Amino acid sequence: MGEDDLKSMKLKISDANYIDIFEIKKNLKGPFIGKNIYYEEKVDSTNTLARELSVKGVKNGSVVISDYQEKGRGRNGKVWTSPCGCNIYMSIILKPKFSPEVAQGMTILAAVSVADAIVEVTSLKPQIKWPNDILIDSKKVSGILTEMSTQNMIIEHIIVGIGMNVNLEEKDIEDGIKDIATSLLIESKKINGSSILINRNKLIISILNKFDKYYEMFLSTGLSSVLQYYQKYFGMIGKEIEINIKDRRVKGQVVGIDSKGALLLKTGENELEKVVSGEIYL
Ligand code: BT5
Repeated sequence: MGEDDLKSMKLKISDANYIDIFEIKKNLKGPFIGKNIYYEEKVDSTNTLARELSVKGVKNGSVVISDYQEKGRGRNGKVWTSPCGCNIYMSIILKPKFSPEVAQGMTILAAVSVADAIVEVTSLKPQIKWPNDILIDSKKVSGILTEMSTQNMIIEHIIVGIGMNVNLEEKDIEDGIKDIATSLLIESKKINGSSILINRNKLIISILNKFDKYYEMFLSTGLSSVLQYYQKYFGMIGKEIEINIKDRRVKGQVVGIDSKGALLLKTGENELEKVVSGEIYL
């Protein structure tokens, strides 16, 4: 990004919808998340910066936020397109004492927190596509990338990265994802004609407060209690799907999510497959 781009980015950010870390911190209510917030105008990836900060010793619950990612990423080396000044790119650093086996649950916590925040701040109706997509009207508005580092089966850190298209305009969506991606602004325009920018600070505050609530619930009673909230947005029960699991493609009917966050798929009369990670084709 050149100097001119940076200037125009600053102009864009300095209008109605800049990210205000002071405002965000002031409104965080929970015991765990956001006591420390690191903001950078531009990063490679908030998950990468979060990992570096974690290795340097930052505290459990610290959060990294940026306005622009040069190398935003999704799962398995995929790209997360991250235009500047209009969306949310954020990573939560966790240093928990629980077993790595249940860490997958953090994606579930993040997904339900994002969906709750959308409901709280807009009039839109989000749906969760297991494991890490939040959709509105079948298009992707947010994605979650959970990365973990362990040593001898002990968690060093979990980084929960959240990307959300907030005030991205239709014309600014990259060609490659035009058919599958949307933003809160685009969807709000569709339902009520409103072009008023959506407040990113409110969304960040809401996501972090919700995540804190669900994290506390998870630590005290496990994932099952959080799954009750998740179900509201999970429109996939009973659906016939195809899913890529590593190099095989499996067909089946979605039966539910188990207590560790795995997808349960009925693949035959008496056959149930537990899917820990995979890419769903509806
Ligand atoms: C994800 O991966 O959906 C996880 C995205 C996580 C992004 C956040 S931003 C903050 C943190 N820092 C990072 O570097 N990453 C995290 P996956 O399920 O693999 O989906 C990737 C696919 O989503 C791509 O292959 C595209 O098809 C699509 N995609 C890419 N950018 C998009 C966008 N901005 N909006 C909607 N869809 C997008």
